[in-house]
Amino acid sequence: AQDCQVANIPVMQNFDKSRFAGKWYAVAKKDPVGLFLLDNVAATYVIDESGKMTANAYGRVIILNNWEMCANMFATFEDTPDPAKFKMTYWGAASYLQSGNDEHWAIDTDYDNYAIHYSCREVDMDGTCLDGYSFIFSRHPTGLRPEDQKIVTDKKKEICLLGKYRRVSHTGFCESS
Ligand code: AZE
Repeated sequence: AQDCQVANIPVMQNFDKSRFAGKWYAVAKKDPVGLFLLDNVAATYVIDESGKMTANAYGRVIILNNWEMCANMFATFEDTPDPAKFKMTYWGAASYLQSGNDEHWAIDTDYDNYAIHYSCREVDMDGTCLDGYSFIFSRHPTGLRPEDQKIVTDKKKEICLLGKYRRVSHTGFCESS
């Protein structure tokens, strides 16, 4: 039963950020309102000696109406009492890219193949998410393994985003950056 309340969204139990570290390819995404990463999105998470998580990510964007480029993005994460929920501060390598503070939740992952990320930017009056985004990540640039697809579909339903995702293509556009 899902009531779609952001506060009740089930996240990964005993999330282990060390096992989550490394490179993930976005295979699908649910967009927020406004400018966003279009495709060719990948993220690499690093855990330092003190246990702090950072990440860099890239993706194709179009800014100023029709300037296409690869956005190189950076993020630092603040732990919270829930090991699966982080406060993310992010910025771009260039000042004209986006920066801000977003939630970064790990909904589910097997660490070796798939991961479901979720971020609600604005909670509505009724407690549901008014504006947010989500990525389905894979360790494999080719996409999800067939055996992980049902798990991911079930989780999309649990977070009330089933049918809201678009496939993220990887054409090599950001490979050189
Ligand atoms: C995420 C993976 C962890 C690191 C970062 C992520 C988010 C990045 C954005 C970038 C938006 C850029 C735009 C530029 C014009 C969650 C993918 C930083 C939201 C819109």
